[in-house]
Amino acid sequence: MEIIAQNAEDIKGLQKYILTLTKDEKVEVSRIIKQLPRLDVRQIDDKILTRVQMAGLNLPSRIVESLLQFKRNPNQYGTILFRNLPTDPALPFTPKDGGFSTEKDSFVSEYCLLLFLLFLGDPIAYEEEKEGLLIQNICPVQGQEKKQENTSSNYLNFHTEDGFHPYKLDYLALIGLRSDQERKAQTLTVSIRNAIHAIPSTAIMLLRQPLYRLHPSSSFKLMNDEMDLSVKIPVLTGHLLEPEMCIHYSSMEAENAEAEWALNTLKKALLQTVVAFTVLPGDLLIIDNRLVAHARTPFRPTYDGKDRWLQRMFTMVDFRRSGFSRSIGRHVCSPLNVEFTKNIHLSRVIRKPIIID
Ligand SMILES: O=C(O)CCC(=O)C(=O)O
Ligand SMILES: [Fe+2]
Repeated sequence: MEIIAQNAEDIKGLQKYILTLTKDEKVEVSRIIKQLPRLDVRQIDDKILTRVQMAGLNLPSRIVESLLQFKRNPNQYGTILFRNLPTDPALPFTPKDGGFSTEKDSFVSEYCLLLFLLFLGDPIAYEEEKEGLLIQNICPVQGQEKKQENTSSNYLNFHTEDGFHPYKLDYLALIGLRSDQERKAQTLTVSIRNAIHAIPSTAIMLLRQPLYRLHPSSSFKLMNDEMDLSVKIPVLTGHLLEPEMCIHYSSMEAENAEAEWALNTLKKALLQTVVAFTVLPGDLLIIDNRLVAHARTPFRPTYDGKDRWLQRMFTMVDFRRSGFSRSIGRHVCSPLNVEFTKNIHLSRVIRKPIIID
């Protein structure tokens, strides 16, 4: 598929939302990070989160203001990019399996993610994905080139992140640690706010109905693959003129021909508005997952320890809503099949009956 994208740097209206830290701002962020303790990514608890959030109050005011504004009133692109953040003094090899890196011995990228993202809600993760880690490594994995997952290196299609999940995240952040060697990989975004005016009302009416079946991503290592964990949802919800969107270009099916026409109409309109970001080391791209779907262009992996390496973190604004799914003080949601079974008496769409002895 040929995708025509405009580079973020070339879009005039977006420049306000690309903030390159000045030398002084960068020094200030480094200074804040130096005062924070060593971090065990597998043990991020509320105590450390509060400490980081307190430290974040001292971030340069231009950064704080832009994050607060982004949360209150996201721009039409639904993204904000910070450049020239401090980077880790030495990086180990890019993890080969996309899992936790036992070798990373400094925590600048992790603290940048936490310091900035804690202005946008509470961290959230899912037990079946990336070991339930709150900060995840995104790298190409040998053998997974063609998968529709972030471990791939072929084209990764547009998707709302974890849109099938009852507690889907509100914000997704990607920080660059190492570029792919040819610097070809680009993160693509499309925002409903840039496309809604191009959709006829007939299509909008259909897209607002639960006529769309969405399947869990294969990045979720499901505990029970016998159970149908797909959901039937509307693509558009909320405000009539500024709706929220949940879409997936490869694992969403429309219920009937009319609904499919509406979905295709929306997909085409969104593809006219593609923005391309090259997330370089020291770049932090934040995406409002309620407005924006994202994708990634193909790139050539080398599997020599110097591959592209991003870290990712999710936040949720109304964190308590997911409380039933988490143990107290933890940020990781229960497995999806458990989540669905709990709701058996409610009106969730479950296609296959679940037999409980
Ligand atoms: O690699 C990227 O730029 C984005 C991959 C992706 O979709 C994700 O990590 O959620
Ligand atoms: Fe994604």
